Amino acid sequence: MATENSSPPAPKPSLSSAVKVRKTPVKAGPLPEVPEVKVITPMGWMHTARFLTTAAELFHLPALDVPEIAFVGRSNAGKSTCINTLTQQKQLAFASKKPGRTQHINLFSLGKQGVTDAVLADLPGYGYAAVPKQDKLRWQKVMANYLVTRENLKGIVLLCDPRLGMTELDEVLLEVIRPRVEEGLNFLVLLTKSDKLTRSEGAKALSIAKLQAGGGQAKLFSALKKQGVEDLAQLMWDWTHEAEPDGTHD
Ligand SMILES: Nc1nc2c(ncn2[C@@H]2O[C@H](COP(=O)(O)OP(=O)(O)OP(=O)(O)O)[C@@H](O)[C@H]2O)c(=O)[nH]1
Ligand SMILES: [Mg+2]
Repeated sequence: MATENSSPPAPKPSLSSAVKVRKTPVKAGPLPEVPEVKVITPMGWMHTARFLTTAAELFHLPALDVPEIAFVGRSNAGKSTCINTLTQQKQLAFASKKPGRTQHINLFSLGKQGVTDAVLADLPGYGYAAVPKQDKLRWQKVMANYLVTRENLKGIVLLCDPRLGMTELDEVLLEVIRPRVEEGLNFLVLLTKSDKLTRSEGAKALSIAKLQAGGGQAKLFSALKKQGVEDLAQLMWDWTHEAEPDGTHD
């Protein structure tokens, strides 16, 4: 008598029974081309910087529709050196021991050739004692106009030597840009030459700058020690590639 144990064994599941076998033979041929995906890092992006134009007057500046970031601050604060460090190019912007080296608004394009996606603006410094008063006032007006009216301006980096702290002219600049910062313009106080500070002096300067920055941020930076460089490159990328509220990029 047949028992349960003596019934014939169930067939083992095989691959061919689990998978639908394709009847039509696959034609052998070249594999489809997969487009190469190049990942660009913020530092790589910064390295694409090249000179765009220079202007002594606001009306000489070209109207641009790509986001622009302005580097401002007192003379000798380290603006041009910061741009050279960020872009990993020795002499893109003119840096010098002699204050007052930058006397025009210099624009640098970022992004691969032909696909500029942002612009950096190196501005002349203010507060250099040897500059005649008339020239100082003229320049302050040009800069204030630039900061208030430049339509594609996406962010301002105010460079400040923490050993000197915020000067009176820095405070004036803060007042000028405050309404735009309140409306959402990106703003960073960058404490330069941090290699000159001890760790605790740096921390103290940073906490003061954070308060002074209002709605903005504050960071330490040293071109000499390369402190804060990648962090700044990332921030510049974020500012210029922010999604618009409707989810699109500008
Ligand atoms: N120790 C140190 N020195 C720096 C640093 N950054 C800039 N400097 C020096 O500061 C001086 C002024 O630098 P610049 O970059 O020309 O300053 P700037 O703000 O562009 O000056 P203007 O064009 O006059 O407005 C130069 O002697 C630089 O070598 C830094 O991170 N550490
Ligand atoms: Mg300069």
